[in-house]
Amino acid sequence: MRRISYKLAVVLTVTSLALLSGCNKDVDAAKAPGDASSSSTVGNTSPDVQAVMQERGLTPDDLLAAAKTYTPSGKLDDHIMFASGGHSGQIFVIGLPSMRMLRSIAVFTPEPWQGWGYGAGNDILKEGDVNGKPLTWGDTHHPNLSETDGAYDGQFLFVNDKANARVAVVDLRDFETKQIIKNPITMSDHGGAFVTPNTDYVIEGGQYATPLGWKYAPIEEYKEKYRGMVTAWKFDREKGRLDQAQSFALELPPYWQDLASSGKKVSDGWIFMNSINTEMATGGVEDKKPPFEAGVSQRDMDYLHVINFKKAAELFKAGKFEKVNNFPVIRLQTLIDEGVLCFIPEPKSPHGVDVTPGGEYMIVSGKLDPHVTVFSFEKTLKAITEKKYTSKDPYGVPVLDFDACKEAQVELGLGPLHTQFDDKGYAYTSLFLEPAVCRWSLGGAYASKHPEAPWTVVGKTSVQYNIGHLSVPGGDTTEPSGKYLVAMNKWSIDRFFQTGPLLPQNFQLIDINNTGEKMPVLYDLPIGVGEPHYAQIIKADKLKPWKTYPQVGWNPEKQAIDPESPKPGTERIERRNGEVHIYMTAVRSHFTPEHINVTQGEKVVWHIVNLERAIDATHGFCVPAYNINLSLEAGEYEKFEFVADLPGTFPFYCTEFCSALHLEMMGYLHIKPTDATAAAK
Ligand code: RUQ
Ligand code: CUA
Repeated sequence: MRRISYKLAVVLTVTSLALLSGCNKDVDAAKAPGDASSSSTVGNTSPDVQAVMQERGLTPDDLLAAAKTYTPSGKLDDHIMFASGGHSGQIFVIGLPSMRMLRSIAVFTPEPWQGWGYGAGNDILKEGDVNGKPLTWGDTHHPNLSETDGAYDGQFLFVNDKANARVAVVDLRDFETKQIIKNPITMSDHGGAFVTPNTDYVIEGGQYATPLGWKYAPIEEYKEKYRGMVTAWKFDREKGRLDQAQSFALELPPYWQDLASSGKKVSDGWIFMNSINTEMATGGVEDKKPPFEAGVSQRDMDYLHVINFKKAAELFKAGKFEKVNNFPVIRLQTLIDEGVLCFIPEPKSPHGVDVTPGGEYMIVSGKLDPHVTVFSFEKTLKAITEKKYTSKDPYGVPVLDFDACKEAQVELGLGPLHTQFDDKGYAYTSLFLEPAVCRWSLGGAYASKHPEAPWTVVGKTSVQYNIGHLSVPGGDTTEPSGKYLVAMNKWSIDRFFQTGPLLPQNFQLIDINNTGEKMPVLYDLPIGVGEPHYAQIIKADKLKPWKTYPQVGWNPEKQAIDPESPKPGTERIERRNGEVHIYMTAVRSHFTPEHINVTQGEKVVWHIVNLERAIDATHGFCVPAYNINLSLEAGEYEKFEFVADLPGTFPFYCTEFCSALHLEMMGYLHIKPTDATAAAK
């Protein structure tokens, strides 16, 4: 009831304010449908609302935007966005339309508040080490939700680490990272992690070419020894893990492969991947050679990689690969001989390649070309069958005729990057240099869905500032919806309080729940914890997260009951095989046991379980000086180890304010020095 009257107040106020300001255009825009007489509503406007508007300098449009996004306490968001956290190494979970940040998911970077890397999660972080070199950060770029039949199924989330060429798996039952896998052949990735339409594979495309297998070769041997790659990670949905034993890679020329997309529906079984630096420039400003930025941008055309992935998977099964660093790699020559790989020329320094919901078109944006180029999958397939090749690249890869594959080119504006789709036959492309979001109309089967002529610009909305990716709910799937769009802006300049020279990124929520030219900005969300790239948005009701762990003694790493978990009543300290095992329980508001006595030099193995069954009854657990902090959600079991090499008296305590007697939820770890003279006098 309160909500209805609030909305009414908004409509009335919008109308009356517009009248007061004498702006007739706004009156028409703001008029509720069926508003017979605007003047009769003026007297009904809430004076409170008017006063606030005046005091804060709000316009009727502002009020309308507020009404579309304001989410009263207790009301839930209808969409959930998973955004990469860039060089924070994490993933951010954000509710729409409120644009409230709900939590971060620790992935590649230890994060104490969720107990990631400070006693728990360490084994998973360790999986991502490079030859034993520990990594404590990542550069997350492209989160991808698992799909069934090309639509998000809400079960898993994958993300790549561009800096170190790694892929992580997050289980969306508990929103926790379950696996980090290091790419065995490259040090740099970008075009990942993209799923195939049923999540059989997670695709990790490369970026900066290197000698494969983490090897050294001088830059002078770039053309001979450096290579690009794409890796196909087999996903075992049952286990919730990437299965390295069933995964493989393709060797590619040393171009810098960029973003990739899986085909879907009619193009299912194919992978499309951009590349830059088909010049094979090797930089060297220090030797008066052209810098990378110039060398990489000389050619008018680069190559869209068209990969018959179904056939590649068959070659792998048939054993037609060699092992590099113990990982199966299908050689470039095999790909050429078997007709798995060909190129289409694509203008100019391309970045995004995005496949339409039905899989019919691949949309390519050239950063230095004002157009997007629309390639038809059908035409491409025909050109391949009819061998419409114009040339070969220096490695012998056939290059298809550009015009034979092209469906359309649409001039959008400056610096097009990424494209998403909606359910109304529109595409949305980010324009980095303008900066703006551009809505344009698709042709073909999509033409009947919108009133505009096919392949034309419909409208543009300026964004603040320097947009990279954009995201529409389901916007890269077979089932896009079209309610919202989030512009992921790199610069925020004047949008927020100046937090010193380092400013947050700016996510802008844009209303696309309409047709035509206008797409108003509704809300700005500063992201002060990393530089996000891509995001995916899913309907909230497609997610089925756990409220607590299913049973007490749950090991989140195994997603099963852990037989090692202490049971209530069996708490104890046990010495065996030269180790001290502590079996501890936590429940409001005490740990059992409360005193732990060990001797300096003993190896401590600490088992701790949260016995709670109530939602949100999380306990923390920290040990000073030993760099331990856990977050134990209801039912969760964790185990950590350390050598008690520093003697002393260490008060451990619960780091979550869990109850009125939370401060009392503590105990002492007494580490008796081996040298008695070290004890306090
Ligand atoms: S790519 S905007 Cu990974 Cu465009 Cu960052
Ligand atoms: Cu448990 Cu505070």
